[in-house]
Amino acid sequence: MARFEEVTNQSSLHPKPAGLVLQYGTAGFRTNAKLLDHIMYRMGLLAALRSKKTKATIGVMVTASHNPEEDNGVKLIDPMGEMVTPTWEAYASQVANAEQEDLLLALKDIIEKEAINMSQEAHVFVGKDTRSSSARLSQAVLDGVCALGGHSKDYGLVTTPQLHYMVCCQNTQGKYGVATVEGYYNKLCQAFIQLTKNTTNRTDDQKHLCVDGANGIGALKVREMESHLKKELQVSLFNDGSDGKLNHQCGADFVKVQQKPPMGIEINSGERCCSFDGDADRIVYYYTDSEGRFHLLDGDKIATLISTFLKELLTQAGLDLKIAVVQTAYANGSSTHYLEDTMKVIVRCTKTGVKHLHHAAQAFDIGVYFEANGHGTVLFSKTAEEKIQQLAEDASANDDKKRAAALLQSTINVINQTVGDAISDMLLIEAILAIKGMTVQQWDSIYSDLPNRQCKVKVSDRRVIDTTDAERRAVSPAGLQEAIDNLVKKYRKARSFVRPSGTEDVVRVYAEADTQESADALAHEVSLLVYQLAGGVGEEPKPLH
Ligand code: 16G
Ligand code: MG
Repeated sequence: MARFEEVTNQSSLHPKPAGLVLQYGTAGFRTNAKLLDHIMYRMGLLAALRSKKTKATIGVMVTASHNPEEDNGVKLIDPMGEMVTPTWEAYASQVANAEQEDLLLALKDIIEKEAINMSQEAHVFVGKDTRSSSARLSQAVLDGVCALGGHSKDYGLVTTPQLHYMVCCQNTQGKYGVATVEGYYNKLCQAFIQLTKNTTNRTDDQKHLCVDGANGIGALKVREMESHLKKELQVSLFNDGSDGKLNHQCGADFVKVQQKPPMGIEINSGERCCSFDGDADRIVYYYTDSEGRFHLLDGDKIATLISTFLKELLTQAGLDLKIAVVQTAYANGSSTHYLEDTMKVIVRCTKTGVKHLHHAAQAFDIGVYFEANGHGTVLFSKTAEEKIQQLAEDASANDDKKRAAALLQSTINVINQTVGDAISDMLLIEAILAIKGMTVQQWDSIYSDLPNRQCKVKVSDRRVIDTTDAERRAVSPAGLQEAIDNLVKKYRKARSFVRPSGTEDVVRVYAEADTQESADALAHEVSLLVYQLAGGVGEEPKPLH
């Protein structure tokens, strides 16, 4: 067929280095940008096939999130704006790793297995982050779509969650919103203004927020959005990309892992600040107190704030909807404790990776999911949205109930339900703080985090570590878990687990305990165990102090 000739011709312009093998990881392909041209072209092809299969628009986002500027990557987006389904992740790896002469075979294999009707039209939305390699790599994606005769729309520079949003808007025929960046700002900002409109006496201080844009796409987009906020939120933007380097000593990942403020930001004590990551799908908050101590409000604190707010509104509205919080093993023990024992909400734990949390959250009327690293959102079931709407329109409901229903409606509108979204989460958090008249310090004091430490250990093959119970226990190598259990017993309020990373060639170690010294010591001892029992390479892990 002529189409396949075109695929082959074009593919010679995007050749695969022989022998190179890359896997579609937790969040797509991610590696040095120099190795990705053929991957991008092939993901354009695959997205066109996925579109033909689903008879819907598919998204392709060119980004490597919080990785250094030299890296790049690509994520595929399914019709409802969610991450691509696991079967197709496996196809992505097959197509990516087929040697040049086997590419057609790999594609035909998928076409056959999935019974794809090749005369079906294909539609693909493409977006990119601000990396210097992103322009040429997103062109390679467009070439791939075009080679299979697909139609593409290039959104250019957008955040990852914006592209997820566009795909969802497109495939719901506009029910979710208008599939333009302008439409996105309008929907979110109007909802924000609705939420904050009856808050009394908000001072300029309360309306002010410092944002660290990680020198990436989020910074550009916050600036673009500003005028829509009508001064109801006044942002001081730092690390806006004008001179600093992307993700270098800044951004959500840096702040969370280093537990310190980013470079390039001036903060006065007590001032509310937040950091986005490089593609603006993560957010963490922080402030420094009068003694100069740094306080981090991570995904767990965000989940607690949001779920408390929603639960209170449901009570006021008299709506009987089941709300749950979904976390991972990285969630601070104090947060889980607080949510279960004080807040009395259902808590679920899943494996690391947004798709697992997203999936688990879909089982509830309202599913709040957040990874401790700051990636998260809220999902409302169809039933939940309908009940809220009915109440808002119910002439016989009393004013309190109506007010709660209206707030719930605006909350739904300010949230990007397709995926975690730093901009949308920021607006929701700012609105909640405004409505509750709460300072960042008051929010922080809802519960106290247990001191914790994360480390990584290099081993010759991280696959020797296999886990169960949402990654909280290791089943192999033999003896590792028992040894961890024995160490944990030595400390108070302690917990520790190990898991192979899905994005780096390392084993990750997490430990928490009643003091920082204990958490550090435990993390070190467990790292040594991993090194000894799981084939450590290089130098033995050193104590942290
Ligand atoms: C990716 C995931 C993130 C996860 C992280 C874990 C998405 C969109 N992103 O960044 O959710 O926390 O990987 O990395 O799924 P690790 O496996 O190296 O610890
Ligand atoms: Mg990201």
